[in-house]
Amino acid sequence: MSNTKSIFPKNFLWGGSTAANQLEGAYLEDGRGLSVADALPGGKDRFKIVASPDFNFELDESKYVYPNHKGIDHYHRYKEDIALFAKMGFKVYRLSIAWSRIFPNGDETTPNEAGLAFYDNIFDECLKYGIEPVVTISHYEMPLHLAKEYGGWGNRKLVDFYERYAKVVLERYHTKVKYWMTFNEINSALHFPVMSQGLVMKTGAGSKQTIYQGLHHQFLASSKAVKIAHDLNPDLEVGCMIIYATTYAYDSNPINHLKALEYNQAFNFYCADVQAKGEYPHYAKRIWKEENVTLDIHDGDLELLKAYPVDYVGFSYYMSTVVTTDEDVMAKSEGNLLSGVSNPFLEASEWGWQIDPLGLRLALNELYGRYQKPLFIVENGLGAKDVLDENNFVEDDYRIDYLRSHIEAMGEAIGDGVDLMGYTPWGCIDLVSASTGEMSKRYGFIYVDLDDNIEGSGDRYEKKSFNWYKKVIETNGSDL
Ligand code: BGP
Repeated sequence: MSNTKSIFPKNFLWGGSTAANQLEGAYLEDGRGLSVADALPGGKDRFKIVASPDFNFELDESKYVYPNHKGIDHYHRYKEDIALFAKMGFKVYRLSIAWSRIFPNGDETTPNEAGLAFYDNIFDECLKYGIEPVVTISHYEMPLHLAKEYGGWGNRKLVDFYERYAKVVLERYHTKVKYWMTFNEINSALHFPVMSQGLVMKTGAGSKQTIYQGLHHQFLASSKAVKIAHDLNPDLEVGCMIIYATTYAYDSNPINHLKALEYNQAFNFYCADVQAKGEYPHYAKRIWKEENVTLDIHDGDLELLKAYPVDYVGFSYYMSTVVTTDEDVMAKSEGNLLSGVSNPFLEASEWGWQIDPLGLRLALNELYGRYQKPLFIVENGLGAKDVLDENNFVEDDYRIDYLRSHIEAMGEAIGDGVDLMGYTPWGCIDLVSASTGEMSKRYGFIYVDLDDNIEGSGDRYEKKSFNWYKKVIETNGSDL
């Protein structure tokens, strides 16, 4: 144990983070229905394929591999996985419930008991080790039927289906789970409407009109979940969850600062402003006008949003980005998931995600100043192509360096006065990548022996980062 006094609060929530569709597998077992994620082909062109006008969620197994079907078989190996999380000393474990395990089609009235029982087992297993579950109600996996038959979140009926689902899981698990999140990376709809909202271009649904209308429906659904949770127990804490990418202006030209401000408003803040403050921000009208969007807002909607904002602000942070009004410079941008210009001051991951720990300190200050609500970093990490050596070990010093620098930035932000509740790095065990569907883009402290076709032994091995993170938790972040 290090003797240095930790700057992290005593009850800081250290842990790790996963999502059902990316690790459970067993995609048709015990009554589960197909989800949107099950229809996404594996491979680096995943997002290109789903964004094409021909994509309509029909599976074509003669042409593509669907890695989410098998995941890392956590459905059958969860005891082994949770035991490893416990060995690292996790205080919390962020996971999501697969909506289609509970309501296979999404529009039924009776839930699937086998699906509910599975999460009872998961939560009991966590609690056995003193690990508190943190649950995302929906993480990129609405039942496929809701996307195909109803057109995804563009359809207001989804609010009722989600409400029914949220009520079932909150009522069932509220004595076991205190921390909840309503939607994973809700603002991702602006970049990936297929995965995020079940919208396809074919039906015209990928339009800005449908995306913003879909977000309105998700905001209503989120408020309804907050209401259900607080009615059950006012001590339950329900958060929003956004992707946050610190955004810099390309240079000191004021026009580029305006561009950065507008980018921040449209991408980083639009959703959390509504979910955390309970009302549409002043700039929303400008965005709707520019995007030619007319929202269908019913009587009572705005009152509902106002009455039930979230309790904390959860977010993922992987990278920062740079914007400019110069179209030619923007067009030359490489790789960065959220588009934007390469930053000459930063290094990037193999996938072009620009590594920026100081950007995290900026993010924490920005978000806390804006919302004055506790913050929770529920995803962060480095995707890399790990190599398992002859001793079944991975020397992932690059991952340790990434995480260390981000934890240091968190410490600095706490020193700045930010109220940070916890930290759950993404993919604490290797799992299927969301953007590429590949296994070989790994984030874990635990290596899983599977390739991009989800072939291999599936055996689990502790990487070098495993013991490093164990020590970080043991010393409450003072020994990095
Ligand atoms: C976030 C998602 C996760 C996750 C992570 C890493 O956007 O919430 O589901 O996968 O990013 O992304 P990727 O797997 O594409 O590297």
